Amino acid sequence: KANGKNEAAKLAKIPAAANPLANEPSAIASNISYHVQYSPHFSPTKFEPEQAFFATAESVRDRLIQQWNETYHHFNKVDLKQTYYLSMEFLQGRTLTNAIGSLDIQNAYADALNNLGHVLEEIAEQVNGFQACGFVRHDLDGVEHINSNSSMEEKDAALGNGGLGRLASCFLDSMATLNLPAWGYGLRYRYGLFKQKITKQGQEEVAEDWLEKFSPWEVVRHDVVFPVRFFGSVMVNPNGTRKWVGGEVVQAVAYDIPIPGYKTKNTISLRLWDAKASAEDFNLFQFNDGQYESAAQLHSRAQQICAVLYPGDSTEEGKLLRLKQQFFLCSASLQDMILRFKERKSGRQWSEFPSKVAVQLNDTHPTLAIPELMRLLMDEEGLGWDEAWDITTRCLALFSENFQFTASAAEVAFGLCGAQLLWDLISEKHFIAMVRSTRSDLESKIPSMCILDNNPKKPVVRMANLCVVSAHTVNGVAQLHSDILKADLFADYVSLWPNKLQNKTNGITPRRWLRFCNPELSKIITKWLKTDQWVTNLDLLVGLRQFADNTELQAEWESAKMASKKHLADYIWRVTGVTIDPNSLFDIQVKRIHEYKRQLLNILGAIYRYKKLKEMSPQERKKTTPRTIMIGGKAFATYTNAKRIVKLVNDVGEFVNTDPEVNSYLKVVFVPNYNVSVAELLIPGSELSQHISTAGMEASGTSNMKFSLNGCLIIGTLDGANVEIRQEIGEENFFLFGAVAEQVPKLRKEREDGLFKPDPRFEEAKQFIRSGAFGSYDYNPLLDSLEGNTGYGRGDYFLVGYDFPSYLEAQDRVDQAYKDQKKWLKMSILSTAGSGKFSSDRTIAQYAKEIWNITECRTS
Ligand code: B1N
Repeated sequence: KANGKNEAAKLAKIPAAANPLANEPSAIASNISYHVQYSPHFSPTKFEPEQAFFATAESVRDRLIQQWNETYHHFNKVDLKQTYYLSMEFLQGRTLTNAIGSLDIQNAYADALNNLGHVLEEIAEQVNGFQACGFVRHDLDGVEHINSNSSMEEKDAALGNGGLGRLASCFLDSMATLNLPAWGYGLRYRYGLFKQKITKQGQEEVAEDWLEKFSPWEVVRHDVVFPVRFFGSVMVNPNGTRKWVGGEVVQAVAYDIPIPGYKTKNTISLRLWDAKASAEDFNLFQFNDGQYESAAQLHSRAQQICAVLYPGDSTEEGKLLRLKQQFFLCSASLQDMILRFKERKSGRQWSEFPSKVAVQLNDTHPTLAIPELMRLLMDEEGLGWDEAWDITTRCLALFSENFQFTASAAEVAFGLCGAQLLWDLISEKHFIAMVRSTRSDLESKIPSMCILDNNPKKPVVRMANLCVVSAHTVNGVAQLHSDILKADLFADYVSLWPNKLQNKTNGITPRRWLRFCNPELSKIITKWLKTDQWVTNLDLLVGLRQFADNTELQAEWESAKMASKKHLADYIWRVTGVTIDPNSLFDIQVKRIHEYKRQLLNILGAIYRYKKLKEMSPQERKKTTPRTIMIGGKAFATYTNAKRIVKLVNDVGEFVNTDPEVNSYLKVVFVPNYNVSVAELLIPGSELSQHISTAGMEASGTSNMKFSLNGCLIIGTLDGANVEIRQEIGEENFFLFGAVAEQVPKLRKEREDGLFKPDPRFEEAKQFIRSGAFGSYDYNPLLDSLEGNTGYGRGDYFLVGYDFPSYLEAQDRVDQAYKDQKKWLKMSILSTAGSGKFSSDRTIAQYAKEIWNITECRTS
C-alpha cells in the first residue's frame, strides 16, 4: 500500500522509458510516475490513491490520444460517409476500467501499479464499490459514518438522466467497436442531473459536481469554436439574400472525450460543447464604474446554457433555456460538420453532402437541427430552398421516443431563431403542394399532417410532424413501440411514405454490462463457450443453451452469482446500514421513478407480502421464500408524486426491516443515488428484476436487457422490449402478468365509467398505508391517484389496481420457482443464453446499414 511521501520520493528514481507509450509494465510505471510529478493538480510529495488514480487515468489517456490521432488521420484520408449522433444526454459513467479493458492492457496496468504500491481495482472502483453512490451513510440512530476517502473515487460522468442517455453511450461504444466513422455530439453540462440524497424528508437534490477536480478524460479544443446566435432579426437584402443579425452571440467551445472501441485501434470522439461569451461582451466601462454584475451580465447569461441538464421548465424562462440548449447543440454541431466537409476536400459540390454526412437525432430534443441546417445551407452557403431541403432531408434521421414537446415550447422557438426566418425555413407550402400533386386522396388528412397547426393567430410548430416530414427515416426503439407509432401517432404518414417508419430494437454494450461489470460470470461463459469472442459477437451466447442442465456449469453459475450477491450485500450495508441476507432472493427495480413505471405496484406488493407474513405462524413463515426487495431511482425535482413514492419506499423499508418477526423473510431497501456505477454493482447480484410498466407506455427499456444478460429473471408486462426478450429467452423463463397494450384504452374507459371492481388484496394494501402504519407523512394524494378522479384527470390512469391481482399471482410463481434452485439456475442460464439479440452491436449494425448507409473504416 502506498503511504504518501516515501512513495513519491521513490517515483523520482524510476528510469524514464524509451517509449513511454509501450504497453509493458515498466513503461507504464514510468509514464504514471511522470504524470505524478509533472501533471497539474498534484501535490509533488504525495502518491496516495487520489494521485494514483489521476496519474493512471492520464497515462491511459495518452494511449487513447495516440489511437485517436491515428483514427482521425485515417478517417480524413479515406473520407467515407460519417454518422453524427446528436443527443442532449450521454450517461457515460466511469471510464478507467472500460478504457483499460478496451485497450486490452489490464494485466500490464495491474503489474505496473503493483510495482508502485497500488492496486488497480482499488483505484478504479474503490474498495467494494463503497464510493459508487458518493454519500456517507447515516445509521438508523442518526450517526454519520464519514467517508474519509470520498475524494479518491472516479466520478461518474452523469450527463444524462436515464435510458435515453445511457442508450447514447452504449451506441458510441458499439460505433467505436464496429470501426464505424462516427461522432457523438452533446453538451458539457457543468453539473449533471443531481445527486440524490435520502433524508427523513425523502429525496433531496444536491448539485452533481462531476468536474470538481477536473475530468482526466476530456481534452479542451480551444481551436474548435463556433458562434451561435439567439434572438435578433432577419435582414433581407435587395438581392433577396437574408442575414440573421443582432440578438446575442455565444461561442461554442469543443471538449472532446475519447471513446475507445473494444480491442481495435479505432477510437472515436464524443464532442461536448461548452458555452462562452467573448471578451468584447465584458463591459469594461461598467466594471470600472463599479457595476460588476451588469458588466459581466453577458458572461453569466452564456454560462446558464450549459449549467445543468434539464433545467426546470415549469416557468417560461425554463422553457426558453431548454430551447436555447437544444439550439446551441444543433447549431454548433452542424457548423462543425459543414466545416469538416469543406476542409476534407476543397471546392466540392454541395450535392455530395448527403453522401458524406448522416445526422441521427436522439429523440426530438435536437429537432431544431432541421431549420438550422436549412438556414446554414441557404443563408450562409447561398443555396436555394429546394436544394437545401433536398440535402437536409437526405441527411437527417431520428428515432422517436415519447414525444415530449409541448405546444408552448414550440412557440418560443419562433422568437429564439427570428420568427420570420424559422417560418420560411420549414415552410410547409412545399409539403402541401407535394401531397396534393402526388396523393390527392390524402387531401382530408392534410390538416393533421401539417407542420404548423391551423391557428392563424398563434401558429404552433408540431415538432413530431416536423420530424416526420423532414427526416428520411423515423424509427421506434422496440417492435411493439414501432407498431404503436405506426398505428397511432404517425398513421397518416404510413400510406404516404411506407418505408419511412422503421423499427430498430435497442441494445446495450456487452462490454460494460457483462464483460467488465461481471468478470466472474464472464470467465465462466468464456470457459464453457471455449472462446471470448462473445464479447463482440453476443449471438454466441446461445451456445450456453446446451449446457443449461449441466450440474457442473450450474454449480459455477451459482457460486459466481453468490459472490456478486455478497459484494452487493456489503455495498448495501455500507450505504444504507441495512443488513441483507445473501441467501434471500434478490429482487431489484432500478430506473427513473415514474408513475407509468409503477414502482407503486412493486411497493404495494411488498406491503401485501408483509401483511401475509405477519398473519402466518412461525412454522408457516419458514416455508416461504425469503426476499430482499431493492428499489432505486431518481425522481425529477418537481415531480411530486414521484417524490412521494421515494418517501414511501423508504418508510416501508424502515418499518419492515425493524420488525423482528418478519425481517428475516422480507427486507425492503431503497438504494440511494442510482447511477451507472451503482447499476454495475446491482445487476450482477440480481436474481429477479421488475419491468412492470403499464403496457404500451415504456418505449423499450434497456435495463431489462442488462439484467437478463447477467442471468437475472424478469417479472414483467408485455411492454417495450420485454416482448422481444420473452420471445428470445422462452416464455417459460419469464414471469408475465398484466393487461396488454390493446386492452388499455378500454380498461381506462371502464375505470372512468365506474365499472372497475378493485380486488380486496389491493384495497387491503392501500388501507394499510392510509392507517398511518408508515408514520405521519401524508400519503393520501398518492393513494388518491389510484382511486378517484385526480392526477391525470382519471383515477388510476396507470392501471395499478387492474394489474395488482395478476402481479401477485406472478410473484407466487416466482416464489415457487426459487424453491427449486436447479430449475432456477437453468432459467438463469437460459436468460443469458437468449440475450444475444440485445447487443447494441446488432442495433448499430442495423442503423449503419438500413438508415445511415455507412460502412466500416478500420484503422490498421
Ligand atoms: O429512452 C430509452 C427507452 O428504453 C425508454 O423506454 C424510454 O423511456 C427512454 C424527455 C426522455 N424516452 N424519452 C425519454 C427523457 C428525458 C426527457 O426530458 C424524454 N427517455 C426515454 C432508450 O430508448
